Amino acid sequence: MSVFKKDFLWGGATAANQLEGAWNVDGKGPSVPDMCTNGTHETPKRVTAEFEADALYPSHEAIDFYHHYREDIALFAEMGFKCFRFSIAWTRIFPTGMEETPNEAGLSFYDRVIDECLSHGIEPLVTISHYEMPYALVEKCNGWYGRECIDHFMRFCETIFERYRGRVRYWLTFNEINSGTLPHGVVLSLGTLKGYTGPTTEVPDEPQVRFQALHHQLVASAKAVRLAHQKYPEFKMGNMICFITMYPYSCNPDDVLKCQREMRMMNWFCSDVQVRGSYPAYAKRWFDEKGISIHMEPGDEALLKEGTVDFYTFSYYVSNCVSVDPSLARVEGNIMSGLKNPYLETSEWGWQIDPKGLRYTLNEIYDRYQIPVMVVENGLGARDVIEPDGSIHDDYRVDYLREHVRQMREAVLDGVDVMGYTPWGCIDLVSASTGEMAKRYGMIYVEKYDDGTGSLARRKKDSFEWYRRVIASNGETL
Ligand code: BGP
Repeated sequence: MSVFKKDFLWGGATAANQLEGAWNVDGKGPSVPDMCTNGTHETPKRVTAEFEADALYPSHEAIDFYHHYREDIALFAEMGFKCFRFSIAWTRIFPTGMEETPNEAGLSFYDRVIDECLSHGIEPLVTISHYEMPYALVEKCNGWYGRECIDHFMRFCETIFERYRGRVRYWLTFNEINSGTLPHGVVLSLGTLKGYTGPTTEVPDEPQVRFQALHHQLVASAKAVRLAHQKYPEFKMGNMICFITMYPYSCNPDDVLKCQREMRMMNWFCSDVQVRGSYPAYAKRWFDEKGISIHMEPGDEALLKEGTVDFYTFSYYVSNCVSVDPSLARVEGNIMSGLKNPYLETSEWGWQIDPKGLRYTLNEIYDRYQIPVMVVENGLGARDVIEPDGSIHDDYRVDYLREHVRQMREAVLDGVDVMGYTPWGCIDLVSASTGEMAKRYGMIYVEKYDDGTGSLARRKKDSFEWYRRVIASNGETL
């Protein structure tokens, strides 16, 4: 018998702007990623306030899921997916984010996607906002810094809740909401980049603006959860955190304290608000020391209390180390860099690989919150080679996933209530950090390349059959 629950949600995860393409089709408006050019590991993407004729914008076609969703969902079904995580592009439903009435063509696209999933017995897991602020809201009110975004977001939530009720049960409010605690979050999630053109790594950062914008997102998240609980009791509402597991580099108490401080603000702060319903005590000193003061409207605190989530979800790719010693070697990683751990290997993109860190992290999360936990992103970004016979032998990806599933299994045995696992980019898609296609995560290869060319044909990699067996055995055949 499997250690995983019998209704464990095995599946895969994607995001609209990295997957769909059709960026201006059927009335869709531009979002922040639609204004971003491609980049590489060495050269950052650029955000452009106006479109540049000779630049390549990877989200514009992406892998054209918009026109391939049937074939793609059929492939997910063939792997045995129980669950498919995707996001609804806000600008497909409200092209500027500010309209009073939704765009019917956008709504009906997601009708088709959801119905296609359900016809294969696949449970949709919808991220309401995955790294894609409507660009018109950037221009209007500097993204989430403008409090009016809460109302616009709520109109979006009301619309999609009502439309997809009875078909979608699982919702996540904001993807990796804690990215807003870092300067990186300005482009990724907060949209506080009004008028800026230039590398995504050099957008001016004002922590006061950033944390105020993040406060508005936290309020919006709580409001969406409260609405769902009041009106749609069958909905299960989750948060979503980018978890960067950190270890003290040494047993020097200064390393340990620094690590605790960074773990709190990076990994725990947002979920402490979203799960426990209030700003944690440690945040006050941190804000004071940085000269940040959050403006709260009357009622915000009550709202945060009333809008706590039903389950906790997170992405897990890497771990890193923290020390007070500035001479130690560094590594890159998801959204942030950190110190190199001598016990771990890194991927080609410099992300440290740490399966045991997943077990540790699942235990830490469950100890803290005691609500069901789901791993909604995990995976290895790597280059794949198509053999002359058309096959793709991605044993490195299988090794990565196998070790992580093994450690997730250990966490279940440790007593953690794990409800599902949706590895990232189950089908190759555009990289969020670099805009590349070469950094592939999928079990399904897509013939699309960094220069924007490619037939868009889909092919199964070896990991496809491996994952099919994992799901068929409910995680017992690894
Ligand atoms: C997460 C994002 C995803 C995804 C993933 C992999 O932070 O939620 O959107 O892209 O990381 O990152 P990348 O595409 O940069 O390799």
